[in-house]
Amino acid sequence: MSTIPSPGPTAVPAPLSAGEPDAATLARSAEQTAGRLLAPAAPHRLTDVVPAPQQVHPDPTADWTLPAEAVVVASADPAALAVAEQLAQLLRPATGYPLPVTDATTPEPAGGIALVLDDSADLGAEGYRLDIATDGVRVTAATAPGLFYGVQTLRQLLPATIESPSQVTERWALPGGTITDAPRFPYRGAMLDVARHFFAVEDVLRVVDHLARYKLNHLHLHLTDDQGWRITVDSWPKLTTVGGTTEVDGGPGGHYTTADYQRIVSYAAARHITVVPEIDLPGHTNSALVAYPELAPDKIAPPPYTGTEVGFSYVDPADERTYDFIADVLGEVAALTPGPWLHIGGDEAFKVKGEVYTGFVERVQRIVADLGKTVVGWHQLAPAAHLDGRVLQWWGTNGEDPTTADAVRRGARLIVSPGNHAYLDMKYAPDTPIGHDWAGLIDVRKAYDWDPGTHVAGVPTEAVLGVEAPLWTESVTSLADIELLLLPRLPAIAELGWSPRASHDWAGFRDRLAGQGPRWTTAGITFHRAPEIPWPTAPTIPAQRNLPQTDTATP
Ligand code: TNX
Repeated sequence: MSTIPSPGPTAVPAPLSAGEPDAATLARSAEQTAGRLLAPAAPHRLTDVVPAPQQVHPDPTADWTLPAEAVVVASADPAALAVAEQLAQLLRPATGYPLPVTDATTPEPAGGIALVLDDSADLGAEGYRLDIATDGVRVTAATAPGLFYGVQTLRQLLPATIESPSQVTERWALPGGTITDAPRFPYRGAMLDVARHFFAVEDVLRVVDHLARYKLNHLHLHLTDDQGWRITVDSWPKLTTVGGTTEVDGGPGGHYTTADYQRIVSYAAARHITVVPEIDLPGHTNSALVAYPELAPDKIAPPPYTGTEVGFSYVDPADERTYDFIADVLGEVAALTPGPWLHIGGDEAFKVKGEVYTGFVERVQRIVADLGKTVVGWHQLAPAAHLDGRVLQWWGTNGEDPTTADAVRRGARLIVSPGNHAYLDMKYAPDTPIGHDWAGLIDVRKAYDWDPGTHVAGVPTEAVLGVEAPLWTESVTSLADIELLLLPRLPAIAELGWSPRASHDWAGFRDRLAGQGPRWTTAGITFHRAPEIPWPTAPTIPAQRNLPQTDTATP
């Protein structure tokens, strides 16, 4: 192992000249246009990573190429070995190399890749150090999530052909040097609305893969809404057998069984992603009222709803039975959810006003706390009394919100999801075939050019837990639709959640993001070819068929 450079001043990615691919990219794309897959002229640069790492120290004398006989060696710890196996599974299809995984008390790269768990490394709960030297690669972290994020960085530094599901002839070169990295915010998330349209478990797992690539660590599932109830609750079975059979525009709907939900939770957990389940209350509940009219204020079942209006339905806040229902539902969902959070919605309950609304929220907050979970809710919860640890998810479009700022002064923390920057259901441009525009159009720059740490007036950065990109699905009906709206904006939000503010730079981000395009193409992932991004023109390899749905078959 060569000497690791002593940490100097923070080195942030140098902006490239706007819109112009560098010489290496041009050389690569010329080769590819000629239809030949030759070795790249040079490895990627150490700065070609999204989200931008905290510190980058390139060492051009230490470029390294993965040899066919490389071994992945990890600390003798089950979580470290699991990351090592994930790395090998990422690299095996395209390289065709066996990449056996072994363990060692003191792992050394020895011409391969070492994943080292080191408690004494001053890298924090999610940080890592990546050293690429002439004798191999070493990822060091204090935790398995840190190792996992180091692996995601390593993946992006290999040629884009590493994403190929079948073997490719390539020189698997990596740029020499050291990256030392850790996130700016502890909560980095995306939300998928599976209520307006239902999505199969496989689709959700594929979304998890996209989150993992960009070091996001929370998947918020919007599980219930007027148009459908999507998670089995054993004590109230008609929620899914009746309430789960509808969706927007009259499709068949669907729901997750307990086993389905557990599969999503464990697949996410294996990628260090925590599922945040949302049961939206007291509004957005028409599907529950169809199944159980006793919860309705007039005790009459409303017709099933497949439109896209909001704010008309609510469970009866004056009936004790409503709170039994909520305790049962939240109890069952909490028992299936290892993460600390329960999201209770709270948005757009237009017909439950004033003290009736705050009284309802305060009771539900206590139910959540009694279950040992932490309350998350949309920022409409703000006027209700504070409860320890409470988190508000702010989705406004104007950063002036004194009620939310006041709730923060009383102790609430904030997840920031501005409708006009982070709502991935907004169209990119007027001609985007799906999506909304009530919060405006959100092109990639609009998604990138804001600061979660200072966005809401009167809310200090220390009160910001993090950032989340919600995807509402009124107009989204397929995995391809999901990917079209997620990519390339999800990496923009991921960078706001992960990267130091000092690295914020649109021109540099735009060029680094462009490098992701060939990776998505190679992996068979749909994305929007946003015109403001200088995508390389040539495809990396010919279109692939029969692509696997998800990165790996595990767990
Ligand atoms: C507002 S944002 C909603 C959702 C809609 C979304 C459409 C929020 C908490 N509520 O019910 O799906 O707008 O963009």
